[in-house]
Amino acid sequence: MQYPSFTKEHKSMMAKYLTKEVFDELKDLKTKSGFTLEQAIKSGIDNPDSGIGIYAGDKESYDTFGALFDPIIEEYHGFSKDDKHKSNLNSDELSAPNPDPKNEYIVSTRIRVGRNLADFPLGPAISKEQRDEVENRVSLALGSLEGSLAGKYYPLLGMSEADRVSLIEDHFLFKAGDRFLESAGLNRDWPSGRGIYHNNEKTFLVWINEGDELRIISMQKGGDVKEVFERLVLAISELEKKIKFAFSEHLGYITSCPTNLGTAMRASVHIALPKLAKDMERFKTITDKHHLQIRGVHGEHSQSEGGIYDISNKRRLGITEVQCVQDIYDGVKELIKTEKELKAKKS
Ligand code: ADP
Ligand code: DAR
Repeated sequence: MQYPSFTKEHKSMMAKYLTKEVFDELKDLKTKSGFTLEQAIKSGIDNPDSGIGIYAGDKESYDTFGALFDPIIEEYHGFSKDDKHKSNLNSDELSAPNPDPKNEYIVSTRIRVGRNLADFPLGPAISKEQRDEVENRVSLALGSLEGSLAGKYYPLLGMSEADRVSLIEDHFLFKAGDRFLESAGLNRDWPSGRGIYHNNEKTFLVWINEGDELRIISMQKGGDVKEVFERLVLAISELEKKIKFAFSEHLGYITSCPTNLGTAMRASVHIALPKLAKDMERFKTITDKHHLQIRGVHGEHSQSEGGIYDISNKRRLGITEVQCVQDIYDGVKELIKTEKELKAKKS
């Protein structure tokens, strides 16, 4: 492999930290799964507009290619290579009375975590046979869930296009992998091994083999963040009785994209903020203050529609799950307060 010929368009953290020295140190290394530097950085090379530009093929990638992953993790999460991640899923420690009890602003709330199986490579390096085995093991574990979590698994293979489109439009199912995931090798053998589990109310869902081997999701209409978090905590604890997840003292839960390490949690609200939407500078000042990210209504790389935004925590590593949810809660409270002030000024 030759040192990549980066253009001025390549602005990802990978392009920033892959100096010739780091490249020469890493270019001939392989993990036990046979995963190479070339595979890790392919997405960021093929897609100059990547923000991060690198994926891990297995837990070992974060050590083997640490000279490149460590500075990226430090810049994105503010987390140094000697730090230790802490987990806290105790919802009693979350102070979050519904910030929008009349449902004037928050359309819906969703909290998800990524997980990968401890004894398998991650999506970019997994084989078809291994991915199908992940689907078998996870769908079996899901099939034994009871009570409010009971539901059904729907493999993508054989799902009608109408059902697939409808589930995506309802924000329940993942879109077919984008060009970033394609270059990372995450779309290989699509749609084999992929699918969605959901309970009857569609308030608890699990994606199998999208960006990570599991995305465990709790979601519902309205802004009752605490109720959504409590359902997710129950689901994680039930699944952890049946499946061993990839975890490290240093990086927390291991994920294919370094932005999802640690809690691997994204807590988001879909929220209507028409007044703030006209003052994006003020909007971003509030989201930056609370370490929040703004996405469109169809998730990453999508646009806002009808003044509705997907607002979520940016930090995932080096803070606990309770702190992730507190970040989004405190930020949403200030966004709603400001929206009300702007509305009062205009009337
Ligand atoms: P991820 O959350 O797994 O990082 P995306 O940002 O692509 O992935 O979002 C996945 C899907 O979840 C998208 O269809 C998006 O519209 C939906 N979604 C995210 N947050 C919410 C929310 N608060 N309410 C409803 N749907 C949501
Ligand atoms: N699009 C890739 C991934 C960034 C983080 N988002 C994830 N993991 N879905 C990029 O490098 O911008």
